[in-house]
Amino acid sequence: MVVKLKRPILVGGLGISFGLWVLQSWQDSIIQIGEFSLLSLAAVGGGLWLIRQNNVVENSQTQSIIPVDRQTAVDAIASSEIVIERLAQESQSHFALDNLQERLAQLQVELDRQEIKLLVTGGKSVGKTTLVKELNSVFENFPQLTVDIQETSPLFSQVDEQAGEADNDEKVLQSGDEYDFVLFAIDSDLTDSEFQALEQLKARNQQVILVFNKQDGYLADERASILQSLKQEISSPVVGIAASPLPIKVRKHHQDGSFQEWMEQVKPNLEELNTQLSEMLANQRQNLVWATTMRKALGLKSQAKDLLNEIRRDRAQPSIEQYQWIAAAAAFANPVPALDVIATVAINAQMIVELGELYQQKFSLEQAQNVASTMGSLMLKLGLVELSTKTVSTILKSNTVTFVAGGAVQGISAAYLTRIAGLALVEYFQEQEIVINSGSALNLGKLQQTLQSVFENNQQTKFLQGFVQKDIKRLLPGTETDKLITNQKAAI
Ligand SMILES: Nc1nc2c(ncn2[C@@H]2O[C@H](COP(=O)(O)OP(=O)(O)OP(=O)(O)O)[C@@H](O)[C@H]2O)c(=O)[nH]1
Ligand SMILES: [Mg+2]
Repeated sequence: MVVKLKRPILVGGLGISFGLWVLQSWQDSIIQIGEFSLLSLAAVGGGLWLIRQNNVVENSQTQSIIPVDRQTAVDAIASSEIVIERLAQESQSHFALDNLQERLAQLQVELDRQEIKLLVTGGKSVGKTTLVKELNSVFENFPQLTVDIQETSPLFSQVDEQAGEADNDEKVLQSGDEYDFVLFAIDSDLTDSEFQALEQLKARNQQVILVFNKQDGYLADERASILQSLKQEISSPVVGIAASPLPIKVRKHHQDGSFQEWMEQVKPNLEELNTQLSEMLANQRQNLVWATTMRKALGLKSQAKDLLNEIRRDRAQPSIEQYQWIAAAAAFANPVPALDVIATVAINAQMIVELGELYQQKFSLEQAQNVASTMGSLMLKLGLVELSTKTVSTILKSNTVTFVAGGAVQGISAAYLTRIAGLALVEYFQEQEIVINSGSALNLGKLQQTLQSVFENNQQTKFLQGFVQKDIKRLLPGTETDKLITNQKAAI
């Protein structure tokens, strides 16, 4: 791999490492950095829902869901539009664009949807189908109201052999995003899984009514005490119903002492549910539709963002690899232990500008250098430098074929640390909200967390062994390393 060293910050940083050309190269850096022009976008309000949603997750035990107004839904649509537009700009012929844009257009229509969409969910055999049937006949009496009622596959029972139970439940609960509210049916006291599922729905800002079905199977006081404890545990409305009570035995005594027995059908009892439904539809109908629109917009946005991140990640990969080699070459050529870190830092500054550009994060030269040295000291602080140097030495010692003296340890460590820094940055950028003219104030705590988890997740020994076995030759004299160093000096 031939690496061209024409990057101004890089050269500046390596200058420190080589100790000679410092002042002279800074000037170049400052002038040339102006050539990095970053695209800028138009600003859009929004993001408020995110903060709100996080609050909901945090306080879900105590708070009920937040009613969504029209503006919040409109903002959510706008924020997903930004991401889709970015995707269109960065990958004009992306396969998913048509679909995303079509769904975006539908969201505008969705804002004024008149039909109400209701989802019935719950565990196996709790009475979902029965409830849907009963509700459909209730709504038949209100021809001015169109209500679409659907039932999910049962929760907490693995239907798909391939997918695990949790996976299936996750999908079922996610499907609720498209509905205005959810009737969560149970037929006995709440289990822990049911409680968790309710919490998840609430975290998605989903309006839920907890429906305690099969009331006919309980004695009156038993029923009352379950209902009371449910109301204490759950912040959503709780109602007791009997969607299809069992027939009861009726005995009629005659004067002569004989009696007659027969089974009598009992009418379904949906009274409490009907009251709750009509109250909700009278007061919150529009808010419910807006909340659904918002959930759909956010779903669309996160799908578009995943696709965008995928593209950016693919583009970032070769960059990171390139800097990995540059770092290796620099440290190899100049194997003073403390300096490999400085060289790595220098390289990171350039990598930060390049990756930042890919992720639409504006970084000035100064900011990039700050970030780079912060990452360098974080790496030291977290012990990553020491740890990887040790691992490299051990691997090198046990590898008879490729053991080389000099800067091998520094070279390989620098490559590895550069890689970790690059991957951590990508991960960090991926999580950033996609907005216009994003400020580049880094959240250092978050960056440190990301660095640590990326370090932990990238099995260092495996990577380093591969590096030693396959790639180290590139660092040996007479190979590309020489070219690298020559180029470097020429650039300086
Ligand atoms: N005793 C009693 N039984 C009921 C009540 N509601 C439904 N059932 C019975 O419960 C059983 C399951 O009802 P379904 O409506 O099929 O339940 P489901 O939740 O749709 O079942 P799956 O879709 O298979 O998970 C049936 O035998 C119903 O008759 C009720 O209020 N009381
Ligand atoms: Mg069913």
